[in-house]
Amino acid sequence: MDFILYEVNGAVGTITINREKALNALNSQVLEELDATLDAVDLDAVRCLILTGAGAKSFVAGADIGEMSTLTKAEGEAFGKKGNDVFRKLETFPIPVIAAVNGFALGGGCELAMSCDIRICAENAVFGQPEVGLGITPGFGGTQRLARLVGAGMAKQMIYTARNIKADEAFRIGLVNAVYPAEELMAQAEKMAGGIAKNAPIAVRNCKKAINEGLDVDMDKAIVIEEKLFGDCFETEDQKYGMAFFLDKNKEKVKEPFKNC
Ligand code: DAK
Repeated sequence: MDFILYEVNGAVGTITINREKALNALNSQVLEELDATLDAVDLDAVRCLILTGAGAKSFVAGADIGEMSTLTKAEGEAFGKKGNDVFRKLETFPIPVIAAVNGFALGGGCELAMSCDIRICAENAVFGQPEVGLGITPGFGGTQRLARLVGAGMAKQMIYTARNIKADEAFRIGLVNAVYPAEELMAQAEKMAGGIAKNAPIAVRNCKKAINEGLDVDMDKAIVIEEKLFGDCFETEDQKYGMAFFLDKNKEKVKEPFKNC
């Protein structure tokens, strides 16, 4: 891999987009390597992922404008599909993904962060969808995910004006869950990921599925999705252990890690 680093620490995997000279802009190779990295994640061992960018300046400064500038219509569609497929893979990845946004998250970078389950950012983070200033629409799901996250009115304002927003505003509109000093960002991401990884993994996965799939349908159908995924938990060892541990009145007992089965 030239442009992706992948490290595993306990049950937490960290993917770093490592194309710092181009502010981690997404060219075809980055997208292909990200896709291959996700395919290689050991889901028996890893329970939460963190996605970040290399260096102190940028998460991802967008799709690679140089590469896009010469695309034909057919190549543009192929590039868009490559990106959309990998972003969707991330969004529907079985385990949670936290975006640790360490600087610019523009265009495809903002869209990449929005494909993750949770976004936290550094104080120097900048978010935006500058595409209309380049003569294009957002192409990696920005029109759809931004509107779902911050509401149609705010999404339309950001996309039509192409104005970038800073971390405090991203927090105020609900685009990120928390803002930290840059030097604390990764530790905070690891702490959150570690907390998620301690919980019953199948239950966490089912929660992700229930939230994602439920948001795509009406409430009557959504509740049925939740019921099914709730019911499935009762076939797991982790549910039996988790409830038995609570009911055991022996306060000396130490809770063991969930087994993911
Ligand atoms: N692509 C390629 N290279 C980039 C880049 C990008 N998006 N962003 C930065 N770089 C490169 C710069 O060209 C520069 O390279 P060298 O000149 O050193 O070789 C290096 O990174 C450092 O950048 P700057 O010198 O510009 O650094 P500054 O601190 O001055 O400025 C900046 C930082 C982030 C404000 C600036 O670089 C910037 O404005 N970058 C572009 C941001 C942007 O517009 N991003 C959105 C791209 S559009 C679709 C699929 C996908 C998309 C759309 C449609 N379909 C198939 C429908 C996605 C579109 C986008 O993401």
